[in-house]
Amino acid sequence: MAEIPGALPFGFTFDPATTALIVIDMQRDFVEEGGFGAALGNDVTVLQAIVPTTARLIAAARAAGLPVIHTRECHLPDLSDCPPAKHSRGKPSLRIGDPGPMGRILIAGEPGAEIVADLAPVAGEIVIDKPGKGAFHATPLSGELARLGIRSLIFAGVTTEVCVQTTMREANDRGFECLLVEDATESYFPAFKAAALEMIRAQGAIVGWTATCDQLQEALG
Ligand code: TIU
Repeated sequence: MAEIPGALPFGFTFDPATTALIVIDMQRDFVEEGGFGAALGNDVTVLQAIVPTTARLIAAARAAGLPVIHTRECHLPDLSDCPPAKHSRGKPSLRIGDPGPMGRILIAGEPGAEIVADLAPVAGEIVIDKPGKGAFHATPLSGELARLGIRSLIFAGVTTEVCVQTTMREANDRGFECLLVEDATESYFPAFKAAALEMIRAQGAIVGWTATCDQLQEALG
């Protein structure tokens, strides 16, 4: 067993043999100019700041033998998996499926849906394309985690209060112990990130724990 004594709200214990790292939606559409995040009016440079720490986290997980699972938020080219409740939302400069500088916005197979180069999956790592905010909705994630015998999940990625928090809540409801790496997740809204971290670990880790990348690395030895 491994332990992060300084995790919040109290020490987090996990078995590295049944733990996976899940990196949520670190794709060009959210992190680079010209994608979905920018089309929604956001400053994407805020998200770019976590790329080096996330790369360090992924390297530590690989070195410790933890499976690394990557997700990408994207839709089928015919948008059959993008309901009007998502497609029509807001007043973005480019809607999902519109052509942009990185191909069609939030569409599988387009350059914008690619994981950013510094965090690219290596051969054998699972990549989950997800049409929703949560990575369990309409994806094979549950089956993959069962196949691997995973019981605890370490979370990273973007954005903290949207796809990361939704997926953590889904995972917690499915019985996984969840820990979010504070400095490997980010939001376009600093106050939302702070609030999400607090609400995840409030009430005795009602959704899960948080810790820093350094703390996790130390636990993985
Ligand atoms: N807009 C926003 O903050 N996030 C998303 O739309 N998707 C993810 O969080 N991946």
